[in-house]
This record gives sequence, structure tokens and C-alpha cells, in this order.
Amino acid sequence: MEDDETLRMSGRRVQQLCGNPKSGPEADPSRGNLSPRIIYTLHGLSILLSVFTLGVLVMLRLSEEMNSSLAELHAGISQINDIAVTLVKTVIAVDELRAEITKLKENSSPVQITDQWKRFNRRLYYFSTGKKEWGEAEEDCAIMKAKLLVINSNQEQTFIGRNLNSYSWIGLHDTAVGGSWRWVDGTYYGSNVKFWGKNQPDQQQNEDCALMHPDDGSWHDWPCSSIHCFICEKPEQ
Ligand SMILES: [Ca+2]
Ligand SMILES: [Ca+2]
Repeated sequence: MEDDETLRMSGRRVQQLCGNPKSGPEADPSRGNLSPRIIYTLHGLSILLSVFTLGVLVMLRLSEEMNSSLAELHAGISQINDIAVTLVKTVIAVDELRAEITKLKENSSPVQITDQWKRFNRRLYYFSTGKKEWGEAEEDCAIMKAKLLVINSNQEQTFIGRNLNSYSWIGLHDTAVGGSWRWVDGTYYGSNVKFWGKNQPDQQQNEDCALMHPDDGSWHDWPCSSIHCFICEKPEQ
């Protein structure tokens, strides 16, 4: 009896263990047909894919920011180069300006006013003691920042006449075209005052330059190669 009972109980355990073909993990309908390992693997792959995608997006974003920063850097370098070029040009211009100022200062050094210079109506007049040809006299006046005398008025003519002691060249000539008289400072001869001596200018023997007579201040055309005193004129500074 005991053996039979033992055998029946053993038979039920066998039936519980092996009799039901749907028992065990495979029979759980809530887990479908995938094993936990595959599910875990898929979850893992999904997480890895998400992390990878996020990483790629972060890298793309960083790349865009770097490109933007590089562009800004290049623009900044270009601006610095432009500023440097402008600065160099400015320095060169300042140097050139400084050299020009120095040159002007040298050239504008005041001419010493001696007893040979006389003042009249805010003008300075130089009465030479030496004698020169007309062209040389003009050059001497230029060295003193002046020009040969140009008579512009009766008052000026009178003032010069009172101070004249020798035949003296003035800044009037017709060296370009005979009979076409011109003042050295561009003053128009036609409308300007004239104080020619009697029967002058008579254009004898290449008389292309004007000489002032010391007796009455009258003008005479005379050969420019003759040697005479001269009168220079310039504004009073
Ligand atoms: Ca004058
Ligand atoms: Ca003459």
C-alpha cells in the first residue's frame, strides 16, 4: 500500500513537472516570443544608438560653433591687417608732412632786413649796391624771396623815384615778343600805370628790359645784358 501511494504521488510530481507541456518560461504570454537576453540586448542597442546620435548632434553643434568662431577670427584678423596698413600709411604720411614742414621752415627762414631794404605801404624794397644783368638781377631777387620791382601806382612810382640813386632794372620786359611788355609778377601791363620816358620804349638794339632813370624815375627800354643796379620788391611780413 505504501508503495502504491508513493508511486501515485511520484506520478503526480512527474505530471506536474512534465505532464503540462505549456508550463515554464516559454509559456508566459506576456513575454511574447523574445527571450529576456534579446530584449536586454535590444534595450542596450537602443541606448547606445541614442547616445551615439546625441554625440553626433553635439559634435555637429560644436563643429558649427567652431566654424562660426573661425570665421569671426578671420574677420578680426582681416580688420587688424586693414588697421595696420592704415597705420603704416598714416605714419608714412606724417613723416612726409614732417619733412615738408622742415623744408618749408628752412625755405621760409626770414631774410635779413638790412639798410638796403626800405618800407613803403606794407611792402619792402631792396635797392642793390651791386650791378647785374637783368636776368641775374631777377635771380638775386628770387634768392631773397622777392621779385624785381613792379610799379602798381603813382604813389609807388613816386616813392621809388625819391629813393633812386642809380640806373636800376625793374621787373618789366618784352623778351618773349618785341613790344609785348610783361611784368614779372603777372600784373597786366595794358591796364597798369606807365611812366615811360619821352619816346620810350623805342626798341633800339634789342632793348627788351626796362631801366629806371635816377633823375626823374622815367622808364627806358634797354638791352637786358647791360650791367646795372636793380630794385627788388616783396610784401612786408
Ligand atoms: Ca609794386
Ligand atoms: Ca630805349
